[in-house]
Amino acid sequence: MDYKEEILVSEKKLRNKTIISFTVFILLLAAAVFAWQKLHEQPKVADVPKPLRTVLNANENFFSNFLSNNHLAKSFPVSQAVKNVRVNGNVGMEADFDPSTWKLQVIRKPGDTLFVTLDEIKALPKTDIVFDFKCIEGWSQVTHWGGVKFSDFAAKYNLNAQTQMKYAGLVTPNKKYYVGIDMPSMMHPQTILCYEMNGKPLPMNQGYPLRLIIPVKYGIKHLKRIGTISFSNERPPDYWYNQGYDYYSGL
Ligand SMILES: Nc1nc2c(c(=O)[nH]1)N[C@H]1C(S)=C(S)[C@@H](COP(=O)(O)O)O[C@H]1N2
Ligand SMILES: [Mo]
Repeated sequence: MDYKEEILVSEKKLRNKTIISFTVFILLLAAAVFAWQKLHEQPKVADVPKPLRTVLNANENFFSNFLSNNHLAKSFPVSQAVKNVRVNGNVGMEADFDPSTWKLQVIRKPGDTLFVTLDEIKALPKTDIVFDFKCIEGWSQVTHWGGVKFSDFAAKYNLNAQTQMKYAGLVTPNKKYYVGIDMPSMMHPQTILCYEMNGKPLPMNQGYPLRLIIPVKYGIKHLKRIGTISFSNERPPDYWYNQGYDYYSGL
């Protein structure tokens, strides 16, 4: 076969191939559009179409089991902590709050609530933590917090049966902001019931009198102004999970 002949054959084939390629392209495009529409017709679970939620849950289980439970978040010297700590999110922090009547409510089981005052919490061994606080909105700050390790608190108040369960649920006094935390993260040595920021009492807008600081998680889980803590083997409701975010939000 000489050179000229080869070119002629190729041009004919080329046109056919172009038509086939284009047809295949259109068919695949139509299939993709169809699949996309079908996906969005699916029932939603926590604001996400069910098939996508299934994959997200599988990913969450994988990472929560294998990665984030035992590692320590990097800590920093106190001198690196910022003085102007950002205030972000005020759901559940409304002015209807009366600090003088506040007690932490630990719901040991339905109908059996333990009440603990701020002074009693302050009497427990204190832990300070300086770490890089990360918000899913894309900012982070090295900040300094003080309080009692939740694991120390649980030991002191004999919450053994409770901490055998899979989750803790924390809710603001007015019930408007709430988080669910897997127990390994709750019992993590850096997780504190926090009543100090930069060595001073927690400011009102930062969660006075008591907030959660949980360095192995994104900011959304650091609930400000704890009203109640409860325990369960099912996932407690979670404010940002209900808006479609990752349930564990681990780092
Ligand atoms: N009660 C309550 N706690 C909350 C929030 C909120 O809106 N309400 N926002 C969360 C989010 S998204 C972040 S990033 C941190 C911010 O904590 P800060 O205001 O002390 O910086 O608080 C978390 N805890
Ligand atoms: Mo956040």
